[in-house]
Amino acid sequence: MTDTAPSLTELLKDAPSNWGKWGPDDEVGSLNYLGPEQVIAAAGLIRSGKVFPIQRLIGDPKGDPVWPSRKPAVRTQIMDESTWDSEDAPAFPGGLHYADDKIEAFLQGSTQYDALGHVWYDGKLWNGYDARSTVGGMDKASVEPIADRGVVGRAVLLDMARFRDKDYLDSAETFTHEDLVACAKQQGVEIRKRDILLIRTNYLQKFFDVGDEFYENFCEPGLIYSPELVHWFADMEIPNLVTDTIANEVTTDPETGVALTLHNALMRNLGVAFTEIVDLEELAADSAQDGVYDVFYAAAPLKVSQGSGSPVNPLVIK
Ligand code: UVW
Repeated sequence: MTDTAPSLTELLKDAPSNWGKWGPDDEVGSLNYLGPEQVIAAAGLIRSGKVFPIQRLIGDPKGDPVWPSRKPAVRTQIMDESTWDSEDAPAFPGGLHYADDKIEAFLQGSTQYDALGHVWYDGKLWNGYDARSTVGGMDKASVEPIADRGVVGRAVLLDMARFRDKDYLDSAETFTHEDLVACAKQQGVEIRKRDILLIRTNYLQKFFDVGDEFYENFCEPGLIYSPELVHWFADMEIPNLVTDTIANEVTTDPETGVALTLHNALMRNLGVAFTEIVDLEELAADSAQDGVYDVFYAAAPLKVSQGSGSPVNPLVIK
């Protein structure tokens, strides 16, 4: 945030809020918009049977793009065939050998669901929960209730990179909800109420092209805050925003100087679930071929006790 940037309190003082809409104990927010009716309707979108797992590879030998204060996951081999050469190796009847490994990873360090309580301002999380409930682990609005219900619905792929005729969007490039609607129109698909939005920028390709330079003056492209955009998300009852960037929005708003405004306006205030760092490349290439942009989407984040996020491998099925 720059010295002159307004506070989120000031900026969002008249912004819409869904706090209390699903009761005082709610921890899944706008995912409540996805009920049996939406699941059954989404199932009707399965036509060719093509399945697209949209998680990025954890521990990719080419590197993992992560938010600057985080580190990529480290996988460590604990047991392998060499273990069994040792004299102290356990012996199992029948001659069993096995491999074991572990990962040390930020829960937000790869393709992930954010818990609704992952960000806040003014000492209050989603639904008004006290931010002190995050101390030592999230007692409220953690990722657990999202994992407990899963996420299934109709999703619309919005290929902003193709729409702007680019390999990938530029650093700090922005777009609005009106651009999303125009992109959908060009793709021949309609964004409907309660749709999950899958937005492709292909920006993380830059990480693989330029290496560590990616983090210099770090500012991802993405949706930019405006009161109209927040009202559009509220009116459209968007349950889940899924993108192929690390932060789902332009990192620092070039107009206000505020960082991650939409995390707060959409996630904290409206309860929109955020899914980040997905890989939409195969899906987008396929959709450019077959012209199908409305798809069945299902995701089950891991049940991590008190987690502020969880790795996930969402499935898109056509
Ligand atoms: C932050 O909110 C800092 O990160 P993410 O983009 O993972 O939500």
